[in-house]
Amino acid sequence: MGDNLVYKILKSHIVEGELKVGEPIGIKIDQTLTQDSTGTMAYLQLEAMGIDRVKTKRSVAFIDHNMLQQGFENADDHKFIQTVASKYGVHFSKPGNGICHQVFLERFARPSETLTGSDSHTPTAGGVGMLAMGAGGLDVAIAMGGGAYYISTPKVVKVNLTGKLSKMVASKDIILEVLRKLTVKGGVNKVFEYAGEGVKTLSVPERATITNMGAELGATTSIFPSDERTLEFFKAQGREEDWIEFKPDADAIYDEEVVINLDDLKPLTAKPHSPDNVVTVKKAGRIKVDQVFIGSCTNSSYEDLMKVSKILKGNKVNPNVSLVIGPGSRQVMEMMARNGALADIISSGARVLENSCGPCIGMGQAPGTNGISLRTVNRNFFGRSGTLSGQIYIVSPETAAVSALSGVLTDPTEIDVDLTIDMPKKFIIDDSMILAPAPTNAEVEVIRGPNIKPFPIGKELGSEVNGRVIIKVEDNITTDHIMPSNSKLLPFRSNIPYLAEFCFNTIDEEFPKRAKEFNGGFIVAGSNYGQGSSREHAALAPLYLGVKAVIAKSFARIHKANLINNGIIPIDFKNEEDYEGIELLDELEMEGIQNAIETGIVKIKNLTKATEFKAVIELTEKEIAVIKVGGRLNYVKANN
Ligand code: MIC
Ligand code: SF4
Repeated sequence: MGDNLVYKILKSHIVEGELKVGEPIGIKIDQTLTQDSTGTMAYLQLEAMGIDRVKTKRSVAFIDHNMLQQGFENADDHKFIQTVASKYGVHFSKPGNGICHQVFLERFARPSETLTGSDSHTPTAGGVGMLAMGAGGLDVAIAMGGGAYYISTPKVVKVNLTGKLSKMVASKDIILEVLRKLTVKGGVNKVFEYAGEGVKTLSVPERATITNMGAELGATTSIFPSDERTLEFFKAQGREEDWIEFKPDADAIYDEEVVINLDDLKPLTAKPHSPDNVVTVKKAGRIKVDQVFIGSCTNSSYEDLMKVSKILKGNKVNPNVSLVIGPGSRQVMEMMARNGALADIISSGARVLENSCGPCIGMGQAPGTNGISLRTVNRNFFGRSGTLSGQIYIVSPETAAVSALSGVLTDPTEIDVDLTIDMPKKFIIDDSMILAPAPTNAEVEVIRGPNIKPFPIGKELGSEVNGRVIIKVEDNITTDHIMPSNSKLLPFRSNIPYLAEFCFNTIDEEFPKRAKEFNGGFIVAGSNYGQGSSREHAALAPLYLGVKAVIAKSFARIHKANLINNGIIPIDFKNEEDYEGIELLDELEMEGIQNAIETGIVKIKNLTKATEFKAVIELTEKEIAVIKVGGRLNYVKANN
């Protein structure tokens, strides 16, 4: 039996373990990426590990998130990242050069290689056939130091694309359809491999929209083959030598299969507040719109924005709508400035932002009270826009642009515009905003501003774990709930004591106070706890507040790894009814925890209710050792 793309890459990169679904494996990482909001912490951790220079083929540090410089904090952190990157041998993409995933795809991604990035949308690079995975900053730091990246051997799901998209239906609608079918927890420990005759109808940017938003399935990653369309993209990027053909064997086997018939797809939207809350744009109805944002790492490519410019050309944005456009990279912006498309966008009345994440992570452009905002982003989680009452609908660039003109959510198939784009044979190539590192680390002084505070490190596990339940939350809690991010908080990503004051802020303002009063304790949660972003701050802030364990119905992959890395024990309810039996402030006791983490079964006494139940601790041998010493940094130091 032949191999699929995923197994081809895993077989050539495995350094530990056995390729059997569910078994832990360690894989060698070829390239890494960081961005600034997770990067400061990742490089502090890299420094703490005491290595000299990175050992990857290439590592790149991007600045794209913390771009609103309201005070010294972001500028200082950027200087820290620039200098630390130079010292350790990491390339540095300057602020203004673009969103990490867009620039990485344009300039660095390579078929059949591996990538980890301290951002959950790292799978974007799967659009050219790379096995690209989002991870916590510490895991990326370890990969930079030459260490393996550990995952559970994934199931590989073949997504068979048949037919061809109709006019005005976008690749965004394909991934929204996958999310509608499989939900935000449908992809945990799975890799989605796209195949079938529909693949060749999609360009690399269209494929990258799909792999980007595969993150919302909770998937380990998503991948496309590297074919003639990929070669076109590499040629245009002047990187033909980085291209190889990369296809699955003709008799490749898969664990599961999903079929999506592109002919049948209609424009879709994900309604507030979840990317899987998907209906057709028609069904959602002609809702009055206040704001439209076209951008983010999901839909800010040259191709996307050229289509948008064609829709806007000669028209004016509806008087009641604020249309905001954020190009994905300087390459995109410059090409559109030179060919006149940017002028069409400006003349329509759109507000043009710099090349960065921007409104996607609440860095400006928060909607007004109860504001309805259509966005081409990948997540519409509660509170993420910066306005708690904001109603975010995820849509394609086509739907967004057409609706910005009409002022109401509009199915773009109602409009007849020719969206054929003459893709340039050569893009403008100018890597002058990507700075190469210093040749050796001796000549670089790392500059550290006062915003950088020491980060918490876990303690050795004792013989028992006791405490109160300091919060009880429901299913699908995101890291945006646990550690919110917006223009007020993002500047403090290297200041955990400050950030911890806002932990769970959008759903329970009393949480930090309660955690301090009871000296930490337990978080009790429903299923898919910690979905969304890779930010390890969603583990670091609870650690700082004394959280010892999270008991949940199930965990999202990256967040579970972040908890373990920080010495917080992830515990799964064995019987979901036991979740019902626990209340806020109940006192729990776990005796014999040292033994329990080895056997995988823990007996939890609820002293308040005088009840008792068993729960599961699913850890690999390495993770057990990590928890015992109070986290991965302690483990790495002890084992170096
Ligand atoms: C996001 O989209 O949520 C972010 C902001 O890019 C995060 C990273 C972070 O929290 O810094 C992600 O996706 O991992
Ligand atoms: Fe940036 Fe948004 Fe993409 Fe996250 S999802 S990397 S915030 S553009």
